[in-house]
Amino acid sequence: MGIKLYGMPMSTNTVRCTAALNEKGLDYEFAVVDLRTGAHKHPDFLALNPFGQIPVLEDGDVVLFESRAINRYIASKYKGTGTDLLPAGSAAVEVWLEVEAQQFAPVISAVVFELLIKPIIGGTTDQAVVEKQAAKLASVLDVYEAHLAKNKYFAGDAFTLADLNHMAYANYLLKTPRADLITSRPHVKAWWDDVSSRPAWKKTAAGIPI
Ligand SMILES: N[C@@H](CCC(=O)N[C@@H](CS)C(=O)NCC(=O)O)C(=O)O
Repeated sequence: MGIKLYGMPMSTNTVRCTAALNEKGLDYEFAVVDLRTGAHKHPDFLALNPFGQIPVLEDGDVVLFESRAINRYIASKYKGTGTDLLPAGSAAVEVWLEVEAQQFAPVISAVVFELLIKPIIGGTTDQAVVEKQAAKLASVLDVYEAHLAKNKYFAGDAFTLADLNHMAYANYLLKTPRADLITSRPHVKAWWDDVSSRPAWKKTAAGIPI
């Protein structure tokens, strides 16, 4: 049995994992779990993830949920395949993986949800939420701008999981009227131009419907 990823092509948490699988050059089967039909709350899916959320990764007998844990698993289990996303002993990778999860994702996800996802699912953007969360995101990106002025990638000279885990949300923010949060910061923009030109990301992006 090979690798199977359960998710939706437009889900950021799913895209985080397809980006890792593609960066590793791994073959995998993609199983659509349609949130619009409630497939994620079906007993068959809850048996894979009792929290009823996508993505889920199956690799033989291994079943995992939580996109960042899935990506660590992919990076470790397939260390010798494709790009080494978790260089041994890199404390900087650990720091920036945590920054992505704790500082970046909570605020960028709120901005992306209001400006991009809500209109698609029939809701109305709440501009007050956008302004509040965009201000918080600007503070995080100011730190990124200073860091990336001195480092080509988050953890130094090499592209790692710390970069890759940021990409799904950065990609969506750039499709919103607040793309300026990235494009107005030259080093953050240069980082994006670099990481998004990777062949594996181009393959990933081609599979995202929005
Ligand atoms: N922390 C989880 C979050 C997963 C998550 O929120 N997935 C969304 C889709 S992007 C989902 O399944 N939403 C449906 C729900 O929560 O009921 C991860 O990183 O995998």
